[in-house]
Amino acid sequence: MNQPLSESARKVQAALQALGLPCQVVELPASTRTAPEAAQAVGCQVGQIVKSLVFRTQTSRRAVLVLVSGSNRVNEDRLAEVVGEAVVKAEADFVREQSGFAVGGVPPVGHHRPLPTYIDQDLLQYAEVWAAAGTPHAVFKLNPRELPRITGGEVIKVN
Ligand code: 5CA
Repeated sequence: MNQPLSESARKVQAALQALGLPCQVVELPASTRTAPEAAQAVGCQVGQIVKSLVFRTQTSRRAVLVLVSGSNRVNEDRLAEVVGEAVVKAEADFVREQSGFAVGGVPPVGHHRPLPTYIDQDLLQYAEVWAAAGTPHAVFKLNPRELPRITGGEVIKVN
């Protein structure tokens, strides 16, 4: 566990540092690719895992990032109302192109271009949550109250 971080995880660690968040990215031997796997790997509730889901607006093809509690599903009609346009779940190559990270490791910060972000209000009930840090084995723990500040995101009801 004291191995140097992979390049993608280092990018996220650097972004957190630049945002003034003293969080330590950890790379685990176990998979953290999905919310249940991540919860198992770190020993928390699935709801405490931050899923960083990329959506694409249907006509203008813009990326929208939604940070979702691991136990919730996004209601796309509700999201469309907030965004002002129909949205679809992004394809894997669009996710990588827009965020700079592959599905399964998309972090809430550190993307190679800024992504408009929405935050699931249910994440705020927890004292701490875990988010992906660039790879399907890398995560970091934070107070969910930091999420609006570090992402510039708006807290919404997603489901
Ligand atoms: N590392 C974990 C949590 S810390 C993680 O990244 N979870 S996640 O939920 O944010 O990312 C997995 C999500 O990627 C899935 O919920 C799904 O929405 C999306 N996904 C999985 N496969 C694909 C695919 N082929 N194309 C686009 N999105 C996908």
